[in-house]
Amino acid sequence: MTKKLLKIESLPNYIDGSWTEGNEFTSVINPANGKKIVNVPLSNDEDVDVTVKAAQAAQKKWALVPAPQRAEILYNIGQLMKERKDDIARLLTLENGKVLEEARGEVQEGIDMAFYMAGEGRRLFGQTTNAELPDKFAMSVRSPVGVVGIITPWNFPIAIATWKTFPALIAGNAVVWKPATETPIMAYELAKICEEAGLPKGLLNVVYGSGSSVGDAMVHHPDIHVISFTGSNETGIRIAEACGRQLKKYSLELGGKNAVIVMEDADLDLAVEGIIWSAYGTSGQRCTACSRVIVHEDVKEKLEGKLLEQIKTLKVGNGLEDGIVMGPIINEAGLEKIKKYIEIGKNEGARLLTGGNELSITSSEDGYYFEPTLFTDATIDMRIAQEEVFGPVISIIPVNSFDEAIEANNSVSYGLSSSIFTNDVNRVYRAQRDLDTGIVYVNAGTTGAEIHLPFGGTKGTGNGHRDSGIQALDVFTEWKAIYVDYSGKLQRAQIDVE
Ligand code: UN1
Repeated sequence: MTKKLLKIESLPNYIDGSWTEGNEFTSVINPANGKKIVNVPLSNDEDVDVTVKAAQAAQKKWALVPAPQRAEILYNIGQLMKERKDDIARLLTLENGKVLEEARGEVQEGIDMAFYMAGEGRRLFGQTTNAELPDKFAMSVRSPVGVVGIITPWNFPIAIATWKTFPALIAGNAVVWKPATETPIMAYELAKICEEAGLPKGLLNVVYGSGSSVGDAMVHHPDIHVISFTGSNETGIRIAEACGRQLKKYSLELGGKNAVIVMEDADLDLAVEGIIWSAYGTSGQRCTACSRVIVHEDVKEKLEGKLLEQIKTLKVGNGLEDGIVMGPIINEAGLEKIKKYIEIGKNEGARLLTGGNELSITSSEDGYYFEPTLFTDATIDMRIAQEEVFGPVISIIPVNSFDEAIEANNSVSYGLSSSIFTNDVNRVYRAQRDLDTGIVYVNAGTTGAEIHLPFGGTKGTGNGHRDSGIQALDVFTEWKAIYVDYSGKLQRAQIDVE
């Protein structure tokens, strides 16, 4: 059934409204069974250059289209995504591995973003204010930046793309998009929808290829005015350095080392559900995944017992099959990284309670699977408690007080998401104030961000920008201050005020 959903052998780039065949290709692999799904082009800097020129021309016209009219196209896009939600979700599971239910949730995130940003077409508010001189008017408006470059990861290949593309488009920009080569089908599906929805050519362009060729060419292109990137810290820092030298605006959404805090008064069953869902959903390959559990000593053993009981029941396998709750790891390199961290954890003295091994699934022999894994007795200085594993691995860190829990949470170099389970209202308010992350949950796991709130984090998680929410518009617009003097004479600011 899924095979029929994708009827081509090789994905084309989508440049200036044309489906452009590639010259060189790499294979896209289904992580659930190791089988090839389709070819994806490996484009080069010339492809990027051609695309940017087309995008520039298209953007000039688009910027003059009233935003409520731009919005009509976004509404169409949202509607088409809604109609095709199931098909898109199946293709997402095929290329990414996450279970179908989660894939549907991810597509929904994109639909929500389309309608939310379409609504912005009738807002995009600026500010009017008072001028300091008589017969003078002052206001500030958002204006588009021009051509924006977006570089998206494989773990949320459609949701994250919409967080960046839709605010960019509604604000009057053109987009050059390089999706991850592991998950290019979502870009193909979204580009088809944009074309059908009536988006003028050249406004959304998809250029497939590696980070070192296409990504690099985008980052260095003088006519791409913003780079919005979600991915690894290593690449993010390289992008920041290159953009910094060009005084180019950049927005980075990088790693996380997110914790669930479980206090002694918590509803432990609820905490267990929250931990399992946010640690093992998408096989732990979320920036927001719970990879640390900071637990009060008084309930540590009880919590461990309950977690172990639940973990035993988790069915791992091909995400398209019924009853599977955890799918595969994206690829061999992802598996190797997880295995490396299991060894690091053991050598550091963390105690492995369950898991820790690659899994073979009889129905999907050549897939990349890993057991849901639980370490305990980790300490905050261990690498397993500090570094991002990007897999289904939890480390339990025991503490003796609320203050110690907050300190443990904040001890990492990242600051994306955190969570606390407690029924003490004073602790709730203290925690939301003192947890040093961009997202805080109370009595819920570390995942589940909604698109109309800002998504992003503090410290090593990024450079202070936010994806999604109204705040995403700040990445894709410049503020312009406008003064209209209708006095008919020269009025000097700061001087003629007395
Ligand atoms: C990511 O992991 O990069 O809150 C995105 C969540 C999802 C988005 C995750 N809504 O986990």
